[in-house]
Amino acid sequence: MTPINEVAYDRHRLRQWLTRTARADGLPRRDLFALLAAAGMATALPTGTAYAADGPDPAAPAAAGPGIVKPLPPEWFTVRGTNAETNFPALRGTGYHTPVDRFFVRNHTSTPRLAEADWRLRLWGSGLRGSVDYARAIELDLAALRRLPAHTHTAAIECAGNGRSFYASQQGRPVPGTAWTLGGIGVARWRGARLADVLHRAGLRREAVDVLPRGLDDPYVSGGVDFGRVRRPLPVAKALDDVLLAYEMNGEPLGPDHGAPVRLVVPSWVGIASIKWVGDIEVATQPLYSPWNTEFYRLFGPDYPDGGSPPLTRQTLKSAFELPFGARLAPRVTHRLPGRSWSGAGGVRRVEVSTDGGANWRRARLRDEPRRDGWVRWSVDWRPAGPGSVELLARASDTAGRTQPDRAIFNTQGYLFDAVVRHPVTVG
Ligand SMILES: Nc1nc2c(c(=O)[nH]1)N[C@H]1C(S)=C(S)[C@@H](COP(=O)(O)O)O[C@H]1N2
Ligand SMILES: [Mo]
Repeated sequence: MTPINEVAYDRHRLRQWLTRTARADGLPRRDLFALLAAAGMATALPTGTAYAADGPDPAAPAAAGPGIVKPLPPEWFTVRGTNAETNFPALRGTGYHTPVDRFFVRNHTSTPRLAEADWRLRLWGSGLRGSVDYARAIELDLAALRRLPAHTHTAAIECAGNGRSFYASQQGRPVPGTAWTLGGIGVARWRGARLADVLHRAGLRREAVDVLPRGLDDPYVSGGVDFGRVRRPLPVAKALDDVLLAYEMNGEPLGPDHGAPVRLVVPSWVGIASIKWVGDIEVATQPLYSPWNTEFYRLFGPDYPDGGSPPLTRQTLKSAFELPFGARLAPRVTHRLPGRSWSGAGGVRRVEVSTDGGANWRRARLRDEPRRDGWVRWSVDWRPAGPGSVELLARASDTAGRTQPDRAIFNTQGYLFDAVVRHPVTVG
């Protein structure tokens, strides 16, 4: 597969926009200026358009509840605005795949109820032979999608903001957006058609560079701005690599909250790439933009270029104990402490645990082989001595050679937290 060099790709897009060969519909002008600044191309253009750092996540709960269909028992979920975070202790003993009833939900608005019989996927755009505009889109219904060869892939979906709350609680830098702890992730067995097969059958042209899948949920409105329907461009190279149009999750038809009847699954990339309730896909010979690859899901802050990093692609590295924060453990008893670690860059090959606030470390016992796109389960046995408060730490290393750092580099929207999390427990 073509290697994807995101930085070069992004600069290439911007150059195309400057020469008016790229489109950026529905995008606030200030975002484009920010992008130009990022690529060092802003000199000829008016500046002074300060970037607004608000995250896309509404901080306040929706008045009518989170807009999620499945039950959210408080022992399994923590509701955060329109989203539901999986409580890690709820995964104890559940096996490798996250049960659907405990899988986190991240909705920009609310879960739509779509009738399977009415659902169509519309493919259109300059990147397809013979279906240049939306009105002449190629249509596929669910039966047609099911007739294509079915592929099964176990992959995590993890929100780019997972771990965001630790920027405030551990590093003293609060950031706006959903205050996830570590449960904005789930791993499932997805089954569906390959996006590559669908694109080829739709007449993909060699000149196509971007695809733009769009959800059928309500347009996302935040701070008085209507950003339109949730949509985020994906380079054709990734679209043809390992992306699924999934209609099953863990052997069951996809549920309403997770994108029924069909969603994208974009393995190893930030969750926003995996568009739920997909209704249409534009395929273009020009680079495409939406607020989800310009204003949101880029890194802004003092350690990043003025206009931010390139759009986020791969997820980062994290570890979590399957224990409540502030759990109480009896002294002088051996406890088996279970947890999970994962990385978007490859499999996790080593996990070290400290039961004394980071002074001493030992290897955890891994229950799974390093596995790309998934996680590994692990455990350590611990016999705490006296009563008192202790911080447990877990630190993962992946097959790409990365190890979780002590501190995550700050960004204004709190994405990609990767530092070792300090997990308080009480012995006594
Ligand atoms: N159409 C649509 N797709 C979407 C979203 C959304 O709000 N609308 N949220 C995205 C985000 S930010 C994440 S993290 C994942 C969450 O998937 P899940 O709710 O199945 O866990 O879906 C992504 N796909
Ligand atoms: Mo997300």
